[in-house]
Amino acid sequence: LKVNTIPTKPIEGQKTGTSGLRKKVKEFMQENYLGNWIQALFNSLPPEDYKNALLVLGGDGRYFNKEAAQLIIKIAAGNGVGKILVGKEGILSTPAVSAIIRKRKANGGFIMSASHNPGGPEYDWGIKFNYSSGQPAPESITDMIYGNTLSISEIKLADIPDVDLSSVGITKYGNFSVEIVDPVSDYLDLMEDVFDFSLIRSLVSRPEFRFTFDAMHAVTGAYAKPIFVDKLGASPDSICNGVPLEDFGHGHPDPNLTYAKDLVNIMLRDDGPDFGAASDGKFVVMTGDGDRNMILGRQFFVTPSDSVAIIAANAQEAIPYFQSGPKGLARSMPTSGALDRVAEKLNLPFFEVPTGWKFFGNLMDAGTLSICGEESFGTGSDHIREKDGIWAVLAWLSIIAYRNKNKNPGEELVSISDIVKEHWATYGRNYFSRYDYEECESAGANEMINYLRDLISKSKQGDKYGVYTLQFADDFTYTDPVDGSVASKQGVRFVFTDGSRIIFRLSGTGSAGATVRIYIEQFEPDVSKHDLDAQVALKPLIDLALSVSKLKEFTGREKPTVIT
Ligand code: VG1
Ligand code: CO
Repeated sequence: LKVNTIPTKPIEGQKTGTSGLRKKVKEFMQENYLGNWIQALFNSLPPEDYKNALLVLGGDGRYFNKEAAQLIIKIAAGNGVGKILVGKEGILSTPAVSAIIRKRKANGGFIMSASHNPGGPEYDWGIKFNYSSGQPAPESITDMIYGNTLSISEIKLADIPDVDLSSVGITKYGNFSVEIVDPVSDYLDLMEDVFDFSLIRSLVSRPEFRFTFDAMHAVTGAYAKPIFVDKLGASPDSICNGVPLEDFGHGHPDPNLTYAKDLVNIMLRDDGPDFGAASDGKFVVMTGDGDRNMILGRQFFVTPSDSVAIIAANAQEAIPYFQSGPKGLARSMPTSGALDRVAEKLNLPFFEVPTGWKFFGNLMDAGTLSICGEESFGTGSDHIREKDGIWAVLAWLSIIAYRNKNKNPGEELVSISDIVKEHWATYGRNYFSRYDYEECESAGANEMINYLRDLISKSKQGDKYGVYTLQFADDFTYTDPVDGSVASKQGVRFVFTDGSRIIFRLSGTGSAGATVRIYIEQFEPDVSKHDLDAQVALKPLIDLALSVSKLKEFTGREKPTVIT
């Protein structure tokens, strides 16, 4: 194999955020921009992790992925990688990459995605590296990559032709080979191991159960038909926006109440022809790379924080993978405490980690964590090391199917909203909302966070904030119980004596300016108060969060861009 050495110079700003390196695609298309990062990655790995090793490559189908795939293959070959498995047409969802790394015992893999960030020539591109158990590379590695991007001087590029990504099969180039794989089959096998497909089929095939899956023109379009239609018997027209497009059909591939608004509106219509059936409809939308999910019943939105708690509470009876019970539960810090209550009741180990999926992996590898989630529409388990949107949908279908398995044809089904309300009645309801202020000016946003850090350093237990009494205020620090690594400055939080919380963070996934996130939560044990709109129930706390942070003063923003 002939390898050319391409001279290059360091490029500023290639630091990984919450989840990989994300920038405007134009930035990535500059000469050597992607090449530098990929080479810096190989310069950071111990040789045994890539020399003659097996790696995986795929992405969410966004603009620039195909060109990027060719470059990554050549640099991998140039650095002595033995074999690379590539999803057909460059397609692999993030969860599928994680599943394939684990199943094929690969040393790692690349995910070409900027996830929920929009795609297309004017928008974003991103790259992420996952390690041998399928988990996102830890900060120790991503920091090293960043360090190496600052001193890089050459890129090793194998002199091989562009690889045909369009058909499954193996091509050899000397000691290096490329195998194009079906993006779905390994992942589908895993789902069939985790879930009882015949149980789910029994629900999906009921005429009174209306199922809709919205792939938002992103990667799960490639998975929806083989799984939901071919395997589970859903009707082909239950899949919307199922064709993956390079710009996601101009959409924002983020399943939440703002960016999936048209779809949410359909679900919220009480006379909607699609959902006029006796039972609850079901509607889910998936983010660009297939790791997020949103669960909606007819006229009913399930918050991601509730979703993970309900999955955890029902997993043992409804999902074969958990038949001996989950080993432990975990959530990211800003995610509501609904899951904590389930862990307490089931007497399970429980962990609170910083935002970002990479913090769950060690706990899973250590065998102390099975089910976890984030408020940002991420839910998953230790079947892989990424959040998994289709898994979450199958988990919900399993729970609904289990609850309805003895119903006669035509009988009214237990609905999503029934299941959630029952859960609240047992555990209490954690009202939760998140306000995002996207693309603020960085200076103002940073000043606001500094101001809040200063405020917490002066605050003490018992301080009054309106009707709320402070329990504590801090900037969240996490010490990984497995390897002892410490992540600090992970979010400023004010926790009050009644359990209410307001939390402030800056996003680590944006590609322009700074995005401020405010998370608001309040626990309500009283069943008679469970039917309020979250915005109404949380109004006093939201107002408090805005005044405590002086958000308007610092950012000039009157209103959030996204409310979930
Ligand atoms: C956001 C979410 C976080 C999630 C991350 C990656 O990060 O808040 O919970 O893990 O995106 O998700 P941030 O730093 O912008 O708040 V994905 O689906 O974009 O890989
Ligand atoms: Co994602």
